[in-house]
Amino acid sequence: MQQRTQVAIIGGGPAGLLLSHMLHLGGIKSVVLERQTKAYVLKRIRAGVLEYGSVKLLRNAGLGERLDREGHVHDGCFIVWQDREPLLVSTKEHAGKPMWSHGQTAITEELYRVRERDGGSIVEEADNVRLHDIDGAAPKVTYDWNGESRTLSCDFIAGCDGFHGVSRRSIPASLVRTFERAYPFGWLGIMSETPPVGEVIYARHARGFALASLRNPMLSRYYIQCSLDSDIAEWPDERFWDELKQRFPPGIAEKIVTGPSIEKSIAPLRSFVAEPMRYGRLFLAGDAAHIVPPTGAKGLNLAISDVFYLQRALIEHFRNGDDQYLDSYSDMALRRVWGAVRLSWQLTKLLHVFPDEDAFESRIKASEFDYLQASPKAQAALAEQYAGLPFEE
Ligand code: RFL
Ligand code: PHB
Repeated sequence: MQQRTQVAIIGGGPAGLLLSHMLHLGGIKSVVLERQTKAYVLKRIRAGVLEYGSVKLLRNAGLGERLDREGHVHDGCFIVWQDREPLLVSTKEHAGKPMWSHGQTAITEELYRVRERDGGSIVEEADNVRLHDIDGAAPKVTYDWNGESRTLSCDFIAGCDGFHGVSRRSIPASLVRTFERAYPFGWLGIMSETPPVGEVIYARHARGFALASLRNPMLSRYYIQCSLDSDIAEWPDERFWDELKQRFPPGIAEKIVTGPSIEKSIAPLRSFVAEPMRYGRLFLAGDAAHIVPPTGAKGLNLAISDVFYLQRALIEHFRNGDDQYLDSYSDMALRRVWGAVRLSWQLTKLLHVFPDEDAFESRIKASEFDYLQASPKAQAALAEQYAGLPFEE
């Protein structure tokens, strides 16, 4: 079967679906090719914290209703350090922007809902997706669907297929430069239908990092740093809760309400950037181009800002024949990406216990926390970055 569209979007995660929706608002046609089923995509539990800039963008795109109803607004986040006083990193005070707790699952559900409502084309279970003639004027995507081979001709391809996708790997290796850091630990996360502590709290403890977060008044999300060879089977709920509570100061630990987990998973931590984010008529967005460790809560927010730049560039191309934004897309997106990569790396280093960390490094980190605690200027610098850097005009 032969099909034609203006923009072929590989990947139906938040980046691909949001791009498809925003292009639709701009009068541009797209087809989303997703390898998994919708049910599978919606089962993945991932991000929970949105920058105010992401919230504003989602509202402007007509996706604010559920977010405003269900999202939880915070003045910022807390960092707690063993027995020292908790530190509020106030994005509201220092950057004039609050932070939002709102799950990636809810956003993705909303995106599916509006694409389906607006007659958007999302192909689920698109298998064996291949990109062709990306460096020419008439690119194509081939894929298998239900045993049938299909060809999708298009003007542009958006690679929104995450870190393990096919898009980035379709660029000749000699034309992409990659930058990478793998961290020697992972995060073991659980979701439980218990009332959350109510704030996003990052904890550094001699036993390792921990994080308290939330989705709604009856849904809590917690993480602990674990070794890379950890096996989920070794972590029955009781052991998880016990370890989690040990890593928070007693005043917070006693507020943690335990209960059966409804999801439990281990994620490795990695920083990764591929440059440039464009090859010919292929444009990468979101995790397909870059990965950050979740410590700064930046991955989804970066996917959203990439999509903002990319939809603007494509709309300018199709409406006005102006390629200025397409030509500057990679450089502009990468400036924001590197800012978030730096922040996530810095917070990951500060808050985790590295396997080879010696007493000197532990003291340096404690001193950095004490400096943050004592210096409103240091807090302001951290808050400004955690709140998210502005989108470029
Ligand atoms: P996704 O979500 O990975 O979606 C890519 C989609 O592409 C599909 N796909 C393919 N489709 C067709 N053909 C192929 N060959 C394909 N290969 C893959 C996949 O099935 C998938 O549906 O990437 P996208 O859209 O760029 O979105 C990125 C975000 O999902 C990610 O950055 C965040 O979840 C990261 N993240 C967080 N980000 C935040 O901003 N705030 C947070 O609080 C936050 N917490 C987190 C996180 C990520 C985590 N994990 C598990 C990695 C917490 C965790 C634990
Ligand atoms: C989450 O709620 O899943 C979450 C919160 C903050 C992070 C990462 C994940 O930095």
